[in-house]
Amino acid sequence: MTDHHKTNIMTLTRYVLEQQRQHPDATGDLSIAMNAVQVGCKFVESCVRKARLINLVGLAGNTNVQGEDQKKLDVLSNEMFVNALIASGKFSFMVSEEVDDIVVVPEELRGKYCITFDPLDGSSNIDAGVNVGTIFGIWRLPSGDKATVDEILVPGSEIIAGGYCMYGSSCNLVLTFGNSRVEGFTLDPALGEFILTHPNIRIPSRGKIYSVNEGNTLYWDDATKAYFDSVKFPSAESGRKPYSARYIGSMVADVHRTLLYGGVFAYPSDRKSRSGKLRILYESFPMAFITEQAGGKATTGSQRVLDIVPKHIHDRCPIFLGGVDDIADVEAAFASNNNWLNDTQR
Ligand code: AFP
Repeated sequence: MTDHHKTNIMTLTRYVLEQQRQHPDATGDLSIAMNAVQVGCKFVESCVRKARLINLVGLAGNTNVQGEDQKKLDVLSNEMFVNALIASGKFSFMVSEEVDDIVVVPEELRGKYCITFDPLDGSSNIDAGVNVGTIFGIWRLPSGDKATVDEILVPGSEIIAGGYCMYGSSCNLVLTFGNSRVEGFTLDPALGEFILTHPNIRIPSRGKIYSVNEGNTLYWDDATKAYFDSVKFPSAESGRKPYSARYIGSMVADVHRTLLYGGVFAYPSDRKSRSGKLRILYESFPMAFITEQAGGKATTGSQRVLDIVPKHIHDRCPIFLGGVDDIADVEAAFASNNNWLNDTQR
């Protein structure tokens, strides 16, 4: 029957419950966990919208673990997420960009999952009204609510759910449970519900856009230079036109565009930051997982991002993510040119 009035809408909550029903042995724990994430995202969205009005923008007066100035919104967003996630009773550990150490959940509220998240990524852009976002990844702890902290530092391939929420001209939550499907939801502010608007996002195998901070070109290695030269000055044999440049400097926004339009998003290693800038556990892993589930690839240049095993919770890695053909070109450039990754391995 045609749904003329769109009365049969797929909300995020309904979607999560339908996923749960497809796994008869599911306990519903992940659905409850996802509900806490959803509440956190709605809270941050509401704060970002009101930031100017209620004068939330500004420094909170302290710095985070990376020595960056923390904005009030970072602090608020982090507290909101931590409280909602603890209250869900489904997590034993959390790793947040804003907290130096692993957040250990009180014993009586422990659950079988670990969550890693950046509550407000791109926050240095907030004063300019640029898109910001939350990024999260969820892991099942092998020992459940009896797990110890050493169960956190595992390869990215063990992630079971990943997503981000982008606070921009609309509020978009993109999510995957790793079943080769990535779904995009848009918040209906009147209903206060995320509605499925972008089902089954597939990243084009080749795009026409490259996204990287070119201000770092001076510090790049030969492989990175060779790759970006190849998209700006394509060979006659390739028959391709030069790619367009787009760089917002807010990972969620740059990755969201890359998923929808294709191309390459990168934060490579360079001479001043040999491991790149982006954090493995709560930036690179969730975004690499989403990209792979959408049919794309994510590499450091010479290694699949999801094969990395981080040594510390705030470790960084270089990343190039995009469509399979685009990333094959990145890998070819790294295979035939000098690069910092090889240097550090020698
Ligand atoms: P902020 O949260 O400090 O704004 O950093 C954002 C970010 O971690 C990521 O979202 C961007 O992709 C990247 O940094 C931009 O870094 P550059 O400013 O060095 O290009």
